[in-house]
Amino acid sequence: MIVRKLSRIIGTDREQSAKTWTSRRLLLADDRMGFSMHDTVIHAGTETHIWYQNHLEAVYCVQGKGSIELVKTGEIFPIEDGTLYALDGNEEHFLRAETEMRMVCVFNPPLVGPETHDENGVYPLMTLDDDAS
Ligand code: 9YT
Repeated sequence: MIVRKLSRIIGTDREQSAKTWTSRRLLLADDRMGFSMHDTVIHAGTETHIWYQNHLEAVYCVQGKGSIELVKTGEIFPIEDGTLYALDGNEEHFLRAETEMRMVCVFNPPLVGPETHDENGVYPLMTLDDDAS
């Protein structure tokens, strides 16, 4: 069994930051659960372009307020505490945070750890063998 505390992840290499978010990676590929799980903070007043072409992601908002806009259709969905969205079609989108948002994010396949968005908002598909750290 795995028991892990957020306080023990902050400041370690399981914490990855970009301009608009900070992701604390609670479960990663080497935990062998078949998914990764992150506690992610999206900074207030930001917009993030995201397009996970290599991963499915489910996101459960537990704090804050914002919205998601699908690039293909222009649809906008409000997101707040208690809202889940699941990108079951690898949808390209913009995530906008009105206030600071806290999200529980689950990725399949699991992230290995060091992934951060490329210029198109994509995470590369990595395996444990790719992680030199
Ligand atoms: C909600 C979202 O996708 N935010 C970007 C960060 C990412 N989910 C992560 O690695 O935690």
